[in-house]
Amino acid sequence: MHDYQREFIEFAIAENVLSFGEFTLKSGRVSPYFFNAGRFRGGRALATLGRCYAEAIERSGLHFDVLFGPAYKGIPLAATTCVALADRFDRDVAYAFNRKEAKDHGEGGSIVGAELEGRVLIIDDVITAGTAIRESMSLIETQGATPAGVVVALDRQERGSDDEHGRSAIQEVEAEFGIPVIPIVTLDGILEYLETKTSESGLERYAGVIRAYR
Ligand code: OMP
Repeated sequence: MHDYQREFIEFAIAENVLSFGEFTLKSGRVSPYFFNAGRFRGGRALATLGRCYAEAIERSGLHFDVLFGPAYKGIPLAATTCVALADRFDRDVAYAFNRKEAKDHGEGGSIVGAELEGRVLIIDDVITAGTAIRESMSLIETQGATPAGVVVALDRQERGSDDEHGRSAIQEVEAEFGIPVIPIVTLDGILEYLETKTSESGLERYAGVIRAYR
C-alpha cells in the first residue's frame, strides 16, 4: 500500500466518511461498512481528497483531455482534483460537469465548464453496481466525446450482475466499455489496513465482518 492510500483511509475514518455498522446499499445489499463522500466538508478535507485523487490519476499514467464530474457529488470532486493536479503535478486540466436539468435560457444546455471533447476521465465517489457510471458514459458519448476511464475513491469490489463470469461490478464496467477504473483504495486495501490495527484502536474488530462480507 502506498503512503497516500494509507493516509486516505485514516483520513476517511477520522472524517466519518468511512464508517462501520449496518447499511443498506442502493442495490439493496446490506453492508457492514459505508463510504459517504458527502462528509468531506471542510477545506482541508477537500484539499486532501483532491490530492489523493490526483495522485491516483498520476500513478495510473492515463491520458485524458477533460475531467468530468457527474452531478451532484462528482462536481466538487472534479474541482478539487483539478486544483491538486495543477498545484502538485503542474498539470492544467479542464473540468466539466452536467446539470441534472438542462437550462433553456442564458448559455443553455446541460454541460457546464469545458467542452466535452476528446478523451474524458470521469470522476466519482463509489461504484457499487455501476448504475451511475453507465449514465455518465452515455452522456459523454452523446456529446461526441470518448470515455477514457473512471477514477473513484473506493472500489467496493462488489459482485457484478453477471455471476457466471465471477467478475466484480467494476470489472464488468471495464470490460463493457473497454476503459480502466482507477480507485484510490479498494476494499482489500481497507481490510489490509484494518488487519494491521491493534485492539486499542477499536478498528481491528471490523476486519472479520468485512472479510466475511467480501
Ligand atoms: P452504483 O450506481 O450502484 O454503482 O452505486 C453508487 C452509489 O451508491 C454511490 O454514488 C452512492 O450513492 C452509493 N454508495 C455510497 O456512496 N457508498 C457506499 O459505500 C455504497 C453505496 C451504495 O449504495 O452502493
